[in-house]
Amino acid sequence: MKTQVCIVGAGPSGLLLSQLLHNQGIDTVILERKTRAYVLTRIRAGVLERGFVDLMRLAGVGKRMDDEGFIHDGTVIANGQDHFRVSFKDRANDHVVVYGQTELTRDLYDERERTDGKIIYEVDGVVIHGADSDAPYVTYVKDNTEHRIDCAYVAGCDGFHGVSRKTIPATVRREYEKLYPFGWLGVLSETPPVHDELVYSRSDRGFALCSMRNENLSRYYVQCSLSDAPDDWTDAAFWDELKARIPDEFADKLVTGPSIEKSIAPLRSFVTEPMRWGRLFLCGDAAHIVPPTGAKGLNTAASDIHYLYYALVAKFKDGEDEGLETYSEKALARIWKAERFSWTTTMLLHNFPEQGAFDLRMQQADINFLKENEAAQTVFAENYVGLPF
Ligand code: RFL
Ligand code: PHB
Repeated sequence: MKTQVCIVGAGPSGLLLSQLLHNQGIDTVILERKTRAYVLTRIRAGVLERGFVDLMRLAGVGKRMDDEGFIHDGTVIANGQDHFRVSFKDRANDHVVVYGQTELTRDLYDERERTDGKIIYEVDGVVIHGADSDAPYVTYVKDNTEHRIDCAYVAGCDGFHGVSRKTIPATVRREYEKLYPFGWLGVLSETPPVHDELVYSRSDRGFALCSMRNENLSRYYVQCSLSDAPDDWTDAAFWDELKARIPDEFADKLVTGPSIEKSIAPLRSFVTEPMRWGRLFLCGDAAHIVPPTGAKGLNTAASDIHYLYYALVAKFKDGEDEGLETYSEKALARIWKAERFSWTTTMLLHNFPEQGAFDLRMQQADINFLKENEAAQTVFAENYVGLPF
């Protein structure tokens, strides 16, 4: 088989790139290890920056997001019983859109299907060959048969555990990683959200986040030990812990109910450099991971797709190489800023086992500064709504 761009991974990054290129008449094939149904069971991000929203619209898949997504003009930050609001509208003249990753992935799958996109599911043993040559190709196994796709470029959109990143030789690849000594236990429940905006809460018992998907679907998280398993937490234990970590004003009106999904995600910061090797381009989680505190995971994928999409269009339509040549540099410049924001918000709001009395005072001073200082709120708001591409 032949295509112009072979995309490894049918998560949001791969699907979005494929749809955008299709709309420009550029042919792609996506290889996905799992089934569509499996990808759609993964409950992940919920907050979209303008850059992501704009790309969804450009791809022609923004309708349901525009109809059903919720515009958030600010967020609440709580510290013990105290809490304050940071207005994105006043401080950054912008907003974010609350629309689940599951929903936008479904929209992308539907549109790819409607427009005859080629997605090959349940592939094994993907290998990227000759990425540093003029004639790359990708092999994979499906139904016990090996297949080959010849292409001009490969987009590695296969997430943190994929094969694309590891295709770049260790002598070329530099990796930067920070592991945090805790995870987030997340619960999805068919209950009305406790508040109409997100509540990020620091407490002596650890961090908690109140988020949502819609009027009757809430997403809550509590910081937990890395040794915990989701089944260690009964629903009752989860709700008790959440209530103990948010101000009484919110805890008193929290509506609880059975969890319909419960999972634990470890927190990690990770960046690989470079994001391009010859004709292979890494996008999204394949190249970088952030702790979820700043809601940046999915949004950093969007900036990669933005740079790669325009670079590929310039190459295929006008023969211009500049966008492809500078892809890694441009993508990484923005990634490191999102890494910084995710890292600082994680440090600001979590309990760290090694934290001494001085560190605790610094954390308190940092939160109070954010509460009282307009410039600090502007910095927070500009980063939260997303820095320009
Ligand atoms: P994805 O979504 O991981 O998709 C990669 C796809 O590649 C497939 N794949 C392969 N296919 C073929 N061959 C192989 N060898 C393959 N290896 C993997 C996988 O099956 C999958 O379908 O990466 P993508 O598209 O870059 O999207 C990135 C986002 O999914 C990610 O940044 C966010 O979801 C991160 N994230 C969160 N971000 C937020 O902004 N807010 C959150 O609350 C949030 N929660 C989360 C998260 C990530 C999590 N992970 C990765 C475990 C919670 C979790 C649990
Ligand atoms: C979510 O709704 O899943 C969510 C929202 C904001 C975050 C992290 C996760 O910072």
